Amino acid sequence: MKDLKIIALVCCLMFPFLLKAQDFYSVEQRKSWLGKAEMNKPQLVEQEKKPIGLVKLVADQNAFQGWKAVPSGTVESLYGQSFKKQSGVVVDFGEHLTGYYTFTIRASRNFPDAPLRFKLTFGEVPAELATPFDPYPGGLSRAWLQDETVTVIDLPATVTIPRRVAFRYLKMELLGSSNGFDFKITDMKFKAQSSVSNAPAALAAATSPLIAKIDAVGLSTLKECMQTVYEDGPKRDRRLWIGDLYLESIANTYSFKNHQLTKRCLYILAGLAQKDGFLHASTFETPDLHAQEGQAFLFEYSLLYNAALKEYLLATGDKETALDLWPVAKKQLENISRHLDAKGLFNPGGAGQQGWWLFVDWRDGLDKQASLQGIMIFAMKETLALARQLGKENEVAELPALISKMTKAARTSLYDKNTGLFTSGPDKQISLASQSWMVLGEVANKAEAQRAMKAIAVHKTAVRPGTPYLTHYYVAALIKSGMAKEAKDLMETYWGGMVNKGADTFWEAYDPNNDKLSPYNFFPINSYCHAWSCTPVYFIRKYPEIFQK
Ligand code: RAM
Repeated sequence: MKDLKIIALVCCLMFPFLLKAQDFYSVEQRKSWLGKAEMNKPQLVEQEKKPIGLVKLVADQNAFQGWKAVPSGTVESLYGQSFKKQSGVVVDFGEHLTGYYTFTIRASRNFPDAPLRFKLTFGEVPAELATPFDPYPGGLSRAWLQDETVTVIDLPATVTIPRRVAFRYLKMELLGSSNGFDFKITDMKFKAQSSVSNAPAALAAATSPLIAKIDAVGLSTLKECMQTVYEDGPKRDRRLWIGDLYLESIANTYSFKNHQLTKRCLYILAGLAQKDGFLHASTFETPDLHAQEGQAFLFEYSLLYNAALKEYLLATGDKETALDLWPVAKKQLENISRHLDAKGLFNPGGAGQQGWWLFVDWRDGLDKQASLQGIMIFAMKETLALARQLGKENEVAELPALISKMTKAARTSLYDKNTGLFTSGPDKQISLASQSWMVLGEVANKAEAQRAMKAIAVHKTAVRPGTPYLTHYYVAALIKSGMAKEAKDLMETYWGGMVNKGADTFWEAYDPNNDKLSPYNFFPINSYCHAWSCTPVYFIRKYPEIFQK
């Protein structure tokens, strides 16, 4: 009995230490980081918006996803008549907005003798409102789709939909009413919100109209995603992802310059890191800050955190924050050698066995070995640059040797001297992803990079990007290869393609040859205002000599 008591006492005394030993970062450390995240939480700027008119959805083979919105009347005409005859009307707010919708309903004949029921569907693009949602075939929650049912008991009533929505078009349908009375709808308004309050610098006068339009759509996309964190998409998934944060923050550096938001996001991710010190790929803010536990470890996103931190330091000179977060960046590197063979080549199978998620792009069948090899080298170089700025080079002294070993391995095993292209995986797959990341990791020298980028552009069977996310790295690789004209052409055809198809904000997934491409098996569930697609803003403003003349 006495022995048991002693064991229990020792356990109690040891418990806090055991807990501490399990967590790579101390409780105080996490608290301090999350405290700084909260201190840097931006005030949302609210604006009241009104609809600009009514539209009709018209099937048109040449329109994006087969549907276009054609002006069909004024908002006053909607307000002026009984709503009973107008069920299914589509209201156009004229721009992509994120926030809260309010409308008023008044009786126009007799007193109400029964409730009214409406279905409101908010859509970012026209086809979203013209495509039946059910039976729902999608891979993500059906509830992301923005159709809301509202029952109104007493009139007059002013109703605000509690759910935050992201949209341009709103379809209003009447699901239930009584013959005993009539009613009209009036005063539709929207409380739009974003943490952006300032306008970025104007582009050079010589900028072409198409590039200026791409820039404007990119700015809208970024503004809509900049809420109290950098969200990936205000419609879906409405959370902070590292990969999206990296691209949004560099676009922000060259436009809105709201560095405080970047700082907040870097701190949130650090404060919510896994116990083993590696980063969760995504986090939520409500009901309180927490990570998306249980999601597979997204290896390359953990590495891209380092690039985001380096860019933050470059943009702000805020060494205090960068030093505070340096241990996080240093820790992320530890995964790099886990699945390398003796030569220094990445074995994706090994990572898969451990349950890691290798992303690179939403494109079925993409082999990710070469891309990951490139991303790892890129991330090590970014971290080394960060270390130099912080006087911490001695803490990552092993990096230069590892970089050369992995570069050599990639050159020996992944480079085909005959074709000038990089291959990936056992089947030697050729993809744009592999070329881009081999160039960005500087595995290819400039001449080889140009050769690879030229060859891939005309390659018939190469696996091509399915998202603006990967296309961003493709543009970056072209610029790095000294192929400015090709970079500009690509921006004009890819993002310009979305603009020409009517984009108000840039889409999460886009394949010029397949408008209905969806990573989730149902295109209406795609996000049509997606953070990672905003990066023309970054390119156009960082390289005025390429894009602004
Ligand atoms: C998508 C998200 C996000 C991205 C991840 C990997 O589902 O919308 O943008 O970072 O995938």
